[in-house]
Amino acid sequence: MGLKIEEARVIVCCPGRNFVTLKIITNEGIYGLGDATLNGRELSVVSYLEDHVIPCLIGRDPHQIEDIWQFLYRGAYWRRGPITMSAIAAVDTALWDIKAKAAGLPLYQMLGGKSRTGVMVYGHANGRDIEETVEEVGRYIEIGYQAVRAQCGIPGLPSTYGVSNDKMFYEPADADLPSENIWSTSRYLDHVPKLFEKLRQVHGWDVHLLHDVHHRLTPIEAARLGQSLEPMRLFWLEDIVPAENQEGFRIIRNHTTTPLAVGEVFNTIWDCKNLIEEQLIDYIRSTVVHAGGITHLRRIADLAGLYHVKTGCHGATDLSPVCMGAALNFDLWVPNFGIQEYMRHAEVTDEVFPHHYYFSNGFLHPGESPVHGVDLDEKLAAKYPYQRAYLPVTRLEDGTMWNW
Ligand code: EZ4
Ligand code: CO
Repeated sequence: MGLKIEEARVIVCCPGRNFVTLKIITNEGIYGLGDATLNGRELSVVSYLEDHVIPCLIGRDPHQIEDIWQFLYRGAYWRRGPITMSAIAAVDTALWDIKAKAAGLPLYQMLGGKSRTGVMVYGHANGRDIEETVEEVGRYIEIGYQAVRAQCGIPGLPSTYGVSNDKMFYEPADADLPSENIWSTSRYLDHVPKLFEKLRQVHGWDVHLLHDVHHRLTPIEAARLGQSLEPMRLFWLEDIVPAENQEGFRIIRNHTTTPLAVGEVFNTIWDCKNLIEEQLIDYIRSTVVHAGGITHLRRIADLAGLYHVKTGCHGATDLSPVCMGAALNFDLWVPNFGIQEYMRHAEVTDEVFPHHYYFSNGFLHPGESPVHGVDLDEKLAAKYPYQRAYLPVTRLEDGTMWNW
């Protein structure tokens, strides 16, 4: 009678931070896991899965990944959006996990095999001032990172994106209600070039340096930042403007050769189609959990490949180890791989999600494991119930709401 989906359930837990995980179980006992975590909006995806997706899955053949994807995407009538696409991603990842387990092969083998020996990752260094950030970047280089993202406190601003007391596990969703950051573009634009000049002076030119602007600038301001950073040869400048109005990228592109990365908040190929086809970006940041799973991310990567755009999957701590495992398998296969973000999870997260992948000398490796190689200890997870947590919001110095 063949493999059938017998049961599916959503597990919500908070080992250090909130995670939503979908577990799909088959009649033959093989199960698959998919990450469905949407930072700060977790329970909406839980409801979408439990109330509207799981009832449609029971009894289906889990091998029909493409048909189930199309059913959930086209069949909903209401297409796209982060909630829908995170839910679809969780189903898709869990089904790829089942397919790989049934075949007894690592997931990357199902996609077409390895294209490289390991996956270059970048870590997050941050400090309250330039001195501390330079030190932290040094710490990452010592651990073996070949690529480091550097974020720094801005003089005159009490707090800003990317800077925290916790150096290895930066988690922005830090409060029961949104905390507030204050933003000043002029203070920021004056300060960031000084940080990267110092980083090059101290750490030299062998390390790849990255920076995340986190949607704060306008296109012409972004162009200025890109220009002023050109001598420091960044690997990329990320989310330099909010990406709803994509024509703005043409302005940036006309002014600077600093490579641009965007797309961690994108959820389908339609969000990045023009940016890619018009060659306005260099790296696409979409990842498994927020862009419809492996099935859809593969389509984005293939389109990107035609236009010299490489992948640079989002990999902050809100992407669960299940997503990291799936992304790592994807990265091993994808021909136009660029880099993978890898922010370490807290120890307690790793205990709840035992996994085979490991970091060595700046690269992630899948380890000796079938499938995506990440499991969930449900008993342990139950000890860490959901805790409401919001991402911060940003206001300008005069109180005006801005982009976080
Ligand atoms: O703010 O993952 O590149 N990484 C980032 C992250 C995001 C969080 C949002 O949930 O921009 O820190
Ligand atoms: Co980012």
